[in-house]
Amino acid sequence: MTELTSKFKSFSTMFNFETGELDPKGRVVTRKLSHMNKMYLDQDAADALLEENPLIYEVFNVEVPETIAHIQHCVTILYPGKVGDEYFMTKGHYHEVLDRAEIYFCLKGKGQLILQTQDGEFDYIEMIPGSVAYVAPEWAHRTVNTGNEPFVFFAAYPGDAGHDYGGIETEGFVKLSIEKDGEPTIVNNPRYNRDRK
Ligand code: PAN
Ligand code: ZN
Repeated sequence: MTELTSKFKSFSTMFNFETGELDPKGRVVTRKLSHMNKMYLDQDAADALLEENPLIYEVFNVEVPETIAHIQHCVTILYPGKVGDEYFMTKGHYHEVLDRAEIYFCLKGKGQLILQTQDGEFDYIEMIPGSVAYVAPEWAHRTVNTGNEPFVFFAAYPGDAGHDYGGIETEGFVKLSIEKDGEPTIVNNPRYNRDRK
């Protein structure tokens, strides 16, 4: 009889419903406006805000190996605010291994999950506490905080997925989420050029 033993141990991390943080915090990614140079449409508004350089979001990543056997998981706190009319958002990415899916579970606040394919197909999902969103394989994803408090969500995805920020850093998504007449509104992104791909 063979005895199977795993070299990995199971463990848990504690989510703090007050602060939105994980304990232990794990690998923390901190993105301020200066880390998102030229990613917002209104460059004059971005330049004006740069002196203050607000914290846009933080990610608390539980550290597990980046292999298909494992499941990466993390919590993102996306703060409320706008650059011009455009809501604070995450950079957004495709997975480096393009066909790796992901699950987002909204814990606090509200926002939108913005999705697109490399062909320029677009979709979005409204997120409120309790929303469990499935990001299908091959879809780029970004979140936007459309509320007045931190938008906090848990994410889980295959360990080897990786992140490809590539073209999104320079031309963004096919559509943008902005505030118009006090309401979140999806508009075309004039900087997006699908022929460039
Ligand atoms: C999320 C994101 C996180 C930050 O964990 O990485 O919300 O967004 P950016 O990575 O686009 O800056 C995820 O989708 N992981 O795959
Ligand atoms: Zn992802």
